[in-house]
Amino acid sequence: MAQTNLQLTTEEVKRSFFRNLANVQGKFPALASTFDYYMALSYTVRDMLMARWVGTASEYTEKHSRTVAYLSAEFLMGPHLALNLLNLGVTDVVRKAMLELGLNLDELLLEEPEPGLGNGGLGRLAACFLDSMAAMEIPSIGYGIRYEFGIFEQVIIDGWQVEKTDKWLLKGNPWEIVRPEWAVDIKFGGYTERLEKENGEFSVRWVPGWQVKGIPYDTPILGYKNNTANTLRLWQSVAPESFNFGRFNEGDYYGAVEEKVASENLTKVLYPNDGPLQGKQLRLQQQYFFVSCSLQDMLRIMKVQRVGLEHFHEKFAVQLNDTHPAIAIAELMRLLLDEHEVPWDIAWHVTQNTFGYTNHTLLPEALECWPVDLFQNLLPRLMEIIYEINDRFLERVRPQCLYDTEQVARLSLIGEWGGRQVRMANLACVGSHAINGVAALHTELLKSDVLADFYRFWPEKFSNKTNGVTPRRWLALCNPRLSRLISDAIGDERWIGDLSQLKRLEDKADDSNFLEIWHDAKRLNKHDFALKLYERTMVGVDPDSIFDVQVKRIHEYKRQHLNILYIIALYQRLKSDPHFDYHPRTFIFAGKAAPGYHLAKLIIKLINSVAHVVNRDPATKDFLKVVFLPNFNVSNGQLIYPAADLSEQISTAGKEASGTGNMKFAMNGALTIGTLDGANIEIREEVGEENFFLFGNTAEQVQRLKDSGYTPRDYYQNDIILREAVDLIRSGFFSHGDVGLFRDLTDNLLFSDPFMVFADFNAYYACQVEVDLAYRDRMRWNRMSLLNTARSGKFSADRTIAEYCRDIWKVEPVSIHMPPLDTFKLR
Ligand code: 26Q
Repeated sequence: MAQTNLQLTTEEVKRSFFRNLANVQGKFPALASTFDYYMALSYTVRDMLMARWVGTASEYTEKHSRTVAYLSAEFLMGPHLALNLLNLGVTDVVRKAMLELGLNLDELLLEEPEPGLGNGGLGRLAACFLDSMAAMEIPSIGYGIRYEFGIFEQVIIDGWQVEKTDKWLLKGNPWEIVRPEWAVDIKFGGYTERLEKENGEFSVRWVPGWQVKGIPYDTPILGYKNNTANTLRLWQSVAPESFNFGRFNEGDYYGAVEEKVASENLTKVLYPNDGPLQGKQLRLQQQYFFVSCSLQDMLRIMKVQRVGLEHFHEKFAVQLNDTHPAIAIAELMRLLLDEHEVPWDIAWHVTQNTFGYTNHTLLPEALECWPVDLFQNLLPRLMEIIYEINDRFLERVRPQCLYDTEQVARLSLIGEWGGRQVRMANLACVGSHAINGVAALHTELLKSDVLADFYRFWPEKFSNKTNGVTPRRWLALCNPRLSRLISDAIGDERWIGDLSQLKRLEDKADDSNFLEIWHDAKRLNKHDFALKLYERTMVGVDPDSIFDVQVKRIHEYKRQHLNILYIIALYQRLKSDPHFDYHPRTFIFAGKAAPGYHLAKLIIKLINSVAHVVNRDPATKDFLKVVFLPNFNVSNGQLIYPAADLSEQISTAGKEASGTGNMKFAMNGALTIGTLDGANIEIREEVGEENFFLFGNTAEQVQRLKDSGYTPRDYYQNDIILREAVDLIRSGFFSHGDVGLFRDLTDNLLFSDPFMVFADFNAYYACQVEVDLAYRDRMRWNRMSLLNTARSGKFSADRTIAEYCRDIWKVEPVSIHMPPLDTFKLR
């Protein structure tokens, strides 16, 4: 459906802008700050999209459309204003209107605080999926948590990461609408009791120890140049009554307020770990809170549309973004059994047919488990239901396992290892009709390893859905220069809605004039980025050097330390051999470490310490620069990907489920140096092995090395380049003589090296030599770069969403027709 045209004039934009400045911000122009202008413009854009939003809701309701509910503890949306302008197709007219007012649109865009309600890949994937579902007119709603404080802001002090609170809501949020009329109550604690009904059957009543209220805040999610505006619905917790009058009247003012404070703590802050460090009570409270709010909301919608609850799975396809919302399986059972008197077998049929489960991890230690005691105390009724699900499941499974008790124990929803635990991945597998991994290798490893017991039972439940990223934000919006070039080269902009169209760029692969223009676009992006880097780090870099970039969360398995060891080796080579012929390189790092992850924080310190030394060394500073850009987030990503020449995707094979940054780089014409891990494998298949720098042990080889007793010391002893690099760190060269500073890191590598940094070092070094050679053949490099973009179409999230719709959700697009608002009938 083509979008209802917004034939706006700059005059109309300006009028609306001034009206909002006065009516919403309550400011006259002379008193207004740049932030006020940003707000006025945001409300102006909001006014443009409201009719679509209301029209979309109306049409879905009228048509009883089958709807995807995407449940995720994280949505890493990034700034809204620029994307909404793009989706509405009004960027140019708005830019012009602002210019006529003497305002620069790009400066206003910088005023938007980023909604950082996620840690990394998983949260960003949820945001890309919402974008693609709206672009493809799929009825959908994202459900999550409205954290008051999102992912911390990272500042670097003396080379160390320091965390600052992210106060994204402080100055108001123009993109959300609160819906207090749809608030729901959530129970915690207490006990359950059995009541005999008139017909002799039993029902269960959960008498809670305490309750909180969940209030929904809605944010519109626009489709690209269509009339669709879907919803992201985030829940905030508040106290059930704003005041405890009993206590207040007794004079216990603080006691009265305490309850309110406790309730509101629930959605205060996002957990900044991207793996469960320990089972924290508040985290389980958050998970249950948003899941129960969301399911109750879906039941309310069912009621509005007068659909019987036995049809729940026909109305909603609910996707679980990892196990964080997996408690939804027990909660839907509870709501159907206890609150709507649906019999067990029907409730279970509905539940199993409702849920799909996406797994995002291969690290066994990252699978979520909750101590039974904690679970029992917080959610007594859900614990009972989980026991019942487990009993019925194990009963069915036991004969099929030929009474192999070990296999039965592995399948159980309750683990007995190191204290009794509720295993959320097992619950998710049992309660869903579909289970998927996020890249081909990942799904194979799930089937053969992490979830092998479930695969043996239900092979038909498993499928692969290789991740994708939205080409709107990650190409059209963040890289206007390349986007214009692409559209000019292939003659139209259809690629923005159908990324496979990029294939048509291949016609230009041998056109040396075009390749020069391609190079210029990248060169200018690098130039722009170099200015930002200088502003933020005071390190000047040369846009003609190779921009070699590793940006992602800091993790041992992602191996930023492999990269830094190579940099140290390169530095030593440059020092010892003044005639060493090497194209200058700028190594750029960015990424946050979990606040409690000691080694990750030490890796950041090491990067900054190496940078401090090499950037100042007159013998190398023209050939080698190292920069750590603080506070990696969506906005910074939008600056970095378009400016990258080389994308570092160097995780230990078999550890990175997919990766999605790898896709953003390739789309923007960076070449990848990478292992055969996650989606790297599929990127290499698509772009061609001659256009990808491959190195390192395969997942199989890694496993075999482990099994045969891996000894990192041997590599250290046999590889002089590696040894000298490690020894330079140990000597205190990067730490003002302090030989202890990096010892935890170097000892970890020398005596354990769980992610096989040493085993891959030599191959990585050799591969970087290949990169250098390739870059110095300018035409060859530009051709490879162009082919990476041209062949990245598979990695559009639109392709991924189409596969989920076809194989898991069975949903169809619904076009929005937008009758004029004044033709709606009142009830
Ligand atoms: C769990 C329990 C308690 C506290 C925190 C968590 C938690 C939070 C976030 C556990 C995991 C995460 C995030 C995981 C994540 O981002 N995984 C990444 O998902 C991407 C999208 O599929 C993949 O591309 C990456 O490979 C994968 O690492």
